[in-house]
Amino acid sequence: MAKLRIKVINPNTTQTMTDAIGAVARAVVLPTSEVVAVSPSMGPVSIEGHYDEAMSALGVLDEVIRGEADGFDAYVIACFGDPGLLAAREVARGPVIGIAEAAMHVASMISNAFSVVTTLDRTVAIAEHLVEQYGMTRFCRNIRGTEIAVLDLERPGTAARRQIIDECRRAIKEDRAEAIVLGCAGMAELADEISMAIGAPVIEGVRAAVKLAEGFVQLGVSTSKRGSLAYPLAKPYSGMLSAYAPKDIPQKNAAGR
Ligand code: 2AL
Repeated sequence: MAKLRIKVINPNTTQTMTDAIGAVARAVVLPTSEVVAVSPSMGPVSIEGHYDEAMSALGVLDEVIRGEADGFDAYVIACFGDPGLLAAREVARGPVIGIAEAAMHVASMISNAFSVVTTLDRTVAIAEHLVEQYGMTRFCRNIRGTEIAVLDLERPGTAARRQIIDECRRAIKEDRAEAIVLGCAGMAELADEISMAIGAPVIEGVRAAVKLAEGFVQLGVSTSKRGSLAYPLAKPYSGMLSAYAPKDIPQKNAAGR
């Protein structure tokens, strides 16, 4: 039987982070699933604000469009801002899962309240918007910035990992959080260590999203093509984006699904 194929897109272009995300994802899927982890060919080296995020969305969409041509069954957007998520659903047939939405939903189902521990303080607003968008206000006690730059999570010998563990511990005590959501894909490898250290569940979005994507495909559920997530309307795009103009072929093939 053909393997279930999941494309995990790290929206930033740091290949070492993409490799780490791929390893974490591969460790949780079934032997009958295949994970391909990629970075877009264009975009920021890390995503730490609204501008980075908007720019990275183009690379994400490019990878989903290519993925459709390559026959992937599902996609994971592996950045905690879930850049381009809804647009990616418009161009995909199968499920597209963002790591923030996956982690928050899972945390809300195994605890009464969670706190998010993330990177730079300026990214807290992005997570706040997502908490509201996903209807998670009732579950989210706090979003804690650590002033740690995304690429510092990768650098050996920095205090970044220790600081994250300490912040998670404070979240459990001071916020009365019952679970922690890690607010960056660059923290993916840390989940087990932190969970052991703080004695509470630590939900890391890459694994949560990959398992949800795999499960959705197994359930036979894919992105609804009725209404707002239908394929984009065919029309000309101008300038640098002319190559991304939606064509009308997928809509004809959509068959209402
Ligand atoms: C992220 C993330 O997950 N990847 C990245 O480059 N930036 N999120 C964050 N809050 O810093």
